[in-house]
Formats: sequence, structure tokens, C-alpha cells
Amino acid sequence: MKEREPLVRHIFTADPSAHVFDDRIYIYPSHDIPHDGTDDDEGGEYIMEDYHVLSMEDPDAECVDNGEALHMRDVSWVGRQMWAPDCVRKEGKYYLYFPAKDHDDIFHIGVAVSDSPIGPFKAEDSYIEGSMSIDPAVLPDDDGRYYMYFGGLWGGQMERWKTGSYVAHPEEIKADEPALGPFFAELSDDMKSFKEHPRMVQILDETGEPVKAGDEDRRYFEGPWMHKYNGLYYLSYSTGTTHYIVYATGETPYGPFTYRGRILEPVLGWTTHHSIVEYHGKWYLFYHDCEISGGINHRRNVKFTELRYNPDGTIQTIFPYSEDQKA
Ligand code: FUB
Repeated sequence: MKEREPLVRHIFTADPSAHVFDDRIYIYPSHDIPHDGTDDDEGGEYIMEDYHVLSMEDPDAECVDNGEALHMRDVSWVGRQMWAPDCVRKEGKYYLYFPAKDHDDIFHIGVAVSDSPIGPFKAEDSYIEGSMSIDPAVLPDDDGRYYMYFGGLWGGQMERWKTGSYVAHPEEIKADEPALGPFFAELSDDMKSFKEHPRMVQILDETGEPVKAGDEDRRYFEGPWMHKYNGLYYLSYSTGTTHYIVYATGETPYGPFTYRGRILEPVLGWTTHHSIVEYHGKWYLFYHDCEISGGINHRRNVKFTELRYNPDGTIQTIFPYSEDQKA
């Protein structure tokens, strides 16, 4: 595939979570459904109903759509809106984690299992107990533990869980209060439940103070991803309203994490969402924009590009439409 071009064009795809299993790249995206409705601040335009898994033999190869891997008709607890998923492998089984609204219109995170990275996946009867909000991303750590990071503001409903339990109409968070999230929790050995009650990650600024809710260039909004580089934990995420992918680093999977900089400047379209994966010693950023649809927010397409580190471990900022940075 060519870098910075849509990986597939026959369906709309977004929110790519990329992984390498058995030397092949697998991408777990959302599957956008085109419609003529309007956008709203709750993400009502994102009406996805199923997942397709994409794969590539290597970064130069064609990207293959492996067909429907899971549909909401087969998940009894889901009411609507299957949003950004992630997948991990443990002991030969593949676990697909996905957020969706239940029949009361509250987001939770479900899990579905397969013997194959491309599915089909079989969902559990209920969502993961204690899960809430959207955008699960799971880090398999080197010591055999698995940590899930998740949460999103606004339509992702994270504000409703600020107190630790559900509040349908929470008080507004003031600009000078510490920003929220994301949440994290260690997964149990069965990969279908949490070992602990989810807690919120702390993201600090350069003075060691929590990043404030009003600091929209740096505060967490949605779409977390966690990867390790040279033993350091890199938490990256979307800033939502300011449309950046930024990152913060920490010594442990729990944090605290210190804000370090921008990974991706704004793309065409309101949302920005990414993942980071290593393949044969090179690092890649998977992301989306709205190139094929010419900027319609809910008709997105996934892409990838190389990601480079500086010798001090900082990440070089990617300007998505810069000709100079194209491989
Ligand atoms: O795809 C629906 C939502 O849009 C995702 O959950 C967010 O991260 C944003 O990309």
C-alpha cells in the first residue's frame, strides 16, 4: 500500500487499531455507514452496526477486507452505535473489544472471541461489568498483564462517570479543574472482565500539575492508545475539539503520564483517531481522515504512515498533508 492513501475505498472505515500477529498487519477499524442525517455534539452521525477486519501481508502489500467479523444483530446487549474497537491475542485466542450503546443508550464495552484474527467473533451475552464509555485500547505488557485504556468526552459519555458511578446529567467541568481520563483497568486472566474497578489516568504538564480541562490543546478527549518504546509507556490520544493526536509518557502502565508533544496535526474531518505499531523495526501510525468523502465527518477512511522517534525518545510530529514528509 502507499502511505497516506486510503487503505480501502469500497467501504468507509475509521478508528484503526493496528496489530501484528504472525508477521502480518491486522487493522480493526470502525465501519462507517453513509447517510444523509446531520452531525451533532453527541456523535449521533456515527451509526455503525458491524466490524470488518482489514489485513496486509506487510506495509507494501495490498490491504484486504476480510468481510464481516461481528454484527450487532448477534450481540444481545447492544442497542446501537458500535464504535472504535481493538483486538488482542492471548494464548491463541483473539479478543475483540468494542464499545456500543446498550438498550438504555448508555455506552459500555463488550468483548467477542475468535480462534482467528479475522473472526468471526462470538460476543459475550453482556458487556464487561464495570465498563463504560468508548474507545477501548488494550496494552499487552511484557510481564503478561493486559491493561485496557478507554473513555471519551461528549458523545462518549465519560463525564457521566466522573464520580465513579453513573450520573445522567453531570455538572459541567470547569476550565481550571483537572481534565478527565482516560480510564484504565487491568483485565482478568479470562480477558472477559476487569481485575479492578476502572480508575482515571493522570496526565501532567511540564510543571507536574494535572493538565486542566480548559487546556484543549493538551487535555484528553478520546481515542487512547498505549505502546512501549525503549521501556517507556507512551499514552497517545485525541484532543477532540482541537483535533490533535498528542502523547504523554510514564514509567508505569498506570502513570502518571507527562505531556510530551504532538504526533499528528489535524486531518480533514472533525474526528482524529490513531494507533501505533512496530513492524520489522519500523514504527507506523494508523489514522483516518475524510479524503474519499471530501470531508463528510461520518464517512472516513483509514490510512497509515511511518512514525519516527528522535534520539531522546520524543516523536517527530506528522503533518498529514506535507509532501516533504511523504515516503
Ligand atoms: O467512530 C466514532 C467515534 O469517533 C470514535 O469512538 C471516536 O474516537 C471518534 O473517532
